[in-house]
Amino acid sequence: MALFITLEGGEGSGKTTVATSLADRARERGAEVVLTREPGGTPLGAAIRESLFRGDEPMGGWTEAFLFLADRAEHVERVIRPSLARGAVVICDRFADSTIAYQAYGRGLDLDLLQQLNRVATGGATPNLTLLLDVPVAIGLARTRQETFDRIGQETTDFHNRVYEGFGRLAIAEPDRIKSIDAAQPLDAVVAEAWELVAARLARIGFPGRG
Ligand code: Z5A
Repeated sequence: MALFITLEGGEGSGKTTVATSLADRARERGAEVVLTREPGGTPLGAAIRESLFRGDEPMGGWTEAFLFLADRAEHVERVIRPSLARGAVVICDRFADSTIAYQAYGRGLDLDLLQQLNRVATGGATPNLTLLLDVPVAIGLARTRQETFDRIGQETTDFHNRVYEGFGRLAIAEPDRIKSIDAAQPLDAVVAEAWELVAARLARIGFPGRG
């Protein structure tokens, strides 16, 4: 009965808004939905998030990577795996693909090593479906208010372009899991496309219906 869905994409791509809408619709179908996010999906994760984004102090690339990975290990163990074990639908705003896009493609850290470390952090927990909200960097950044930018959001356009390219490569490498959605469309259209994909998965695990 369980279903693990993640949302990925650049800053301002609409992940949080779309995730909330999908969770509401899935609940209307009768599913138990756990809506969560990374970093910060556990009490320890909230403290890690604060360490990651507090202030503007520089942080080593691997330090940053290990903080995201520690957040993920705790999140999988305390929230994701137990929720899936009792048959819930887990909708997670960012997951392991973000580490590859941001820390490997964005920061330039070793891709293979990060993939191995992701496997350790997730313990093999893999999303059934990942919705990649694909929006050009300039549009995504323009949607997000400058004063809310965190340390990573403040990175250069080149950095965000590398992240964008990284997500694109991940989608090409895993087309069965990662479904790309044009997130430059009006929000209603993005939600409708995302819901179509999620509803199909829900139907497969016994939550049929339309709408
Ligand atoms: N990070 C990392 O480096 N490595 C990792 O392993 C992980 C994360 C897990 C925090 O993530 C940072 O952590 C992030 C990546 C890094 N830094 N960056 N960049 P976060 O998820 O907490 O923050 P975010 O990605 O920056 O999220 P965001 O700015 O909140 O964007 P969003 O969730 O994708 O968008 P939103 O909040 O739903 O929408 C933003 C606004 O746009 C809002 O006013 C919406 O109403 C509007 N919007 C959304 N969609 C549309 C459409 N289609 N049309 C018009 N307006 C829209």
